[in-house]
Amino acid sequence: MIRLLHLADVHLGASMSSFGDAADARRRRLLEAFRELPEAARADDVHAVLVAGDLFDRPEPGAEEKAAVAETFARLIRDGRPVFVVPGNHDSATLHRHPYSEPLGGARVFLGPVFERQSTETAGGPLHVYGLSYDMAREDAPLDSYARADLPGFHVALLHGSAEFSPHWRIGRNALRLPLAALSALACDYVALGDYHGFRPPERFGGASGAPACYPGSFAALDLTETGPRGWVVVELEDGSLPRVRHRPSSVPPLQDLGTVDVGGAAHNEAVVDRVAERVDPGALPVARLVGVPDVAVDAELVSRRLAERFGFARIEDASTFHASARLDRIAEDDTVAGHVVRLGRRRIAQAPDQGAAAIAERALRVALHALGVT
Ligand SMILES: [Mn+2]
Repeated sequence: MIRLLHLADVHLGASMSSFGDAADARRRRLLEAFRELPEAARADDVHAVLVAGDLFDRPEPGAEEKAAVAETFARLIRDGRPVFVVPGNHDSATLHRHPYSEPLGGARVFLGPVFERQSTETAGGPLHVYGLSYDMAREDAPLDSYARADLPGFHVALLHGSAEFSPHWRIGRNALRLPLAALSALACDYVALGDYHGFRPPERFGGASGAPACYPGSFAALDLTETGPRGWVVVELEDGSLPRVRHRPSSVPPLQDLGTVDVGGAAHNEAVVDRVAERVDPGALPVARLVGVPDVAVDAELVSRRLAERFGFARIEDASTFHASARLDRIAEDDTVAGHVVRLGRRRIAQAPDQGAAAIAERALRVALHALGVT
């Protein structure tokens, strides 16, 4: 049995701009988490490490990122765990300058446009890795170049490309297309993929009759769409059985999608903060949409700021409906400016042709009430 640590789409140096003020810290956190790989590899006692592309976010990464990679790979290799790497599309070897022209700590990098084999002895048995660096200008059907060597041991393909899960699957023109049938036809023990940022275990590739393939997904959330656990996979291969894949989270704080959080009845913004906070898992960064009828005009920016102070980052969208609150029912009965504003605002919301218009009318009502001291 052989155990492999398979990662992809680390995107070292990514801007993380959607994390706003937290972007800088998160960029550093990503680099730190990457440096923890040798400990993780030791904890799971893996025999080798596979990196399936987009290790770097840019073809010309900073000196700090290159040094971190070289150091981390060197440590893994010193521990007896060889490292195999294919470039991705962000750090493609087809570009005039790319990070793989440097030694990177002794990792074995595949730079040719067709499959090459690199074999090694590991404590888990002989390992044969087949990799390529996709170059549409040089080779349009690179998968055809695969030939499984007649050697004992485990045969693993390492690829950065877009699997076609359906004929309507949308794939970029420059991406290496990977039809599922072609992946199955490779007849290897495991296909280590990179490119899609969502985790896709072998079951997603058709199970026992499909390809023994897997996307580990991104190493850490790079933008606010990448919610849920992010990290790498530990793969166990045994003769004649499907790969056993376990997902392992990296130490970069994940985004937790709370979906909708009902803030009905909340009397002030601190209460809204608490409603969200009580649902956040330890170490996670909340993403939430507020709904319900609070007794306060929710200040989403203030709520986000308070939550960010507590958790490091938060993204809060406000879809609550203050206009319908019992508090405004009472004001609406008054013959005052505020009463008139509530009646007018409610009428506009009720008559809004769509949700977008209703949201604008809700906001206008809150601004007007705020000006009148009703918050
Ligand atoms: Mn990527």
